Amino acid sequence: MSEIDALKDRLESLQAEALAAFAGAEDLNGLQGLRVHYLGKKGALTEVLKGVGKLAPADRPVIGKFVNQTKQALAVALDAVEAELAVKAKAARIEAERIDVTLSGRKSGSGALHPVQNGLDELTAIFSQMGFAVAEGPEIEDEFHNFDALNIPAEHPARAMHDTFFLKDLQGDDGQPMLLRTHTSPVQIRAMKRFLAESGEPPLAVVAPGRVYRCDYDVTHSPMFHQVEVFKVDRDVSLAHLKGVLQHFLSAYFEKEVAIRLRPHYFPFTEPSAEVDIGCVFCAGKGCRICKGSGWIEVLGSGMIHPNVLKSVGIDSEEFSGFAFGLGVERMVMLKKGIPDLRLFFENDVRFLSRMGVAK
Ligand code: 2NM
Repeated sequence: MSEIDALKDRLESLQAEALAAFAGAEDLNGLQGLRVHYLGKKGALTEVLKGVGKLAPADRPVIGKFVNQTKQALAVALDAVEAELAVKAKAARIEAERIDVTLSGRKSGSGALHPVQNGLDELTAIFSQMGFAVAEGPEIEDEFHNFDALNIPAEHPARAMHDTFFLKDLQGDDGQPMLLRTHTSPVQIRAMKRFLAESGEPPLAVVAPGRVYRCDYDVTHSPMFHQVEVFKVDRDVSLAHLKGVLQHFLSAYFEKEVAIRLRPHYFPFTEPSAEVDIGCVFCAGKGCRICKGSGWIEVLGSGMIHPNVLKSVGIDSEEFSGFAFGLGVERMVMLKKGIPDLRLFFENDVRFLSRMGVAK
C-alpha cells in the first residue's frame, strides 16, 4: 500500500473510532476529554499529521485536504453531541432540583416571652398606668446604696439576713465593698436622688423592676430572682394611701376583686412595716392546701418609709412622708398561673416555656 493510502486508511479508521467514542460519551466532561484526545494539540489527529511530512510534496495537499475534512467531521460531530448532552444535563438538573409545591409547610414554632418577663411587664404596666415613673439601675451595687441608705448599717443583723454575694475583686467609690444587689431598693435610692435633683422636691413616685441576687438556694429559693419595688413620697402620705394603692394593684394584677389584709412586721427601711396577704386565690378564702387552711396568702412586704431613708437622700422627714413596698415576681406569677414549683422558671424546659410563655 502506498504511503498516502496508508494515511487515508489511518484517518478513516480514526474518524470511525472517534465518532463511536463521541456517541458513547456519558457527559460533557467526558466529551471534553474526547475532544482533547482527538483534536487537541497532542491529539490523535496531530499525530497523523506528523506523517504528512514524509510524503512526496505533490501528495501533501491531497492528504492535507483529507485531514481537514476529517477534522471538520469530528468538530461537527462533537458540537452535535455536546448540544445533546447539554440538554440532557439541564433536564437532569431540573429533575434533581424538583420541589413539590403542593406539599404542606412545616410549622416553625414561634417564640414567647418568658413567664417571668411577662410578669415583670404586667406588674410594671399597672404602676406605670397609675402614674409611677419606671426606674432601672445597676445590678452591681455598693454597700451604701444597697444597705446604708436603707437604714441597714454595718453590723446590723439585717445585713447578715440578706445572704449577700460580695464581689471581692471590686472596689467602689471611697473603697466601698461591691456586691450583687440583694433587692431593688438601691434603684429607689438612686431614683430619689435623681428625681430630686431634677425637680427640687417631692412628689416622687417610682416603680423599680429588676433582677436581684441572694446566696440562698433551695426548693423555694433561687440565687437570682426578680423584684418589683414601689414607693411614693409627698406631703401627708399615709398608710391609707398604701392600702388604697395595694388594693387597686392586687385586684388589677389578679384580674378580680381580691381581699387584702396587713399584718405587722419588721423591715429596717420602713416604720411601721407590714406584710400583706390576699384572700387565697385558689380556694376563695375557704382554706386549702396552698394557703395551709388559713384562707390567706402572703404576697408582699410594705410600710411607711423610715425617716432615716428619707434623710439619706436629703428629704426632710418632718415635711414629707412616703410608703413603699416590694414583691417577688416569681412568687406573683406562680400564684396567678398556678405554677407549683419555682425551679420550673429556671430549667427552661420547652414544654413549660411554650405552655406558660406569652406570645409577644
Ligand atoms: C419591701 C418592703 C418594704 C422598700 C423600701 C423602699 C425605699 F427604697 F423606697 F425605701 N423601696 N422598697 C420596701 C419596703 C421593700 O420589700 C419586701
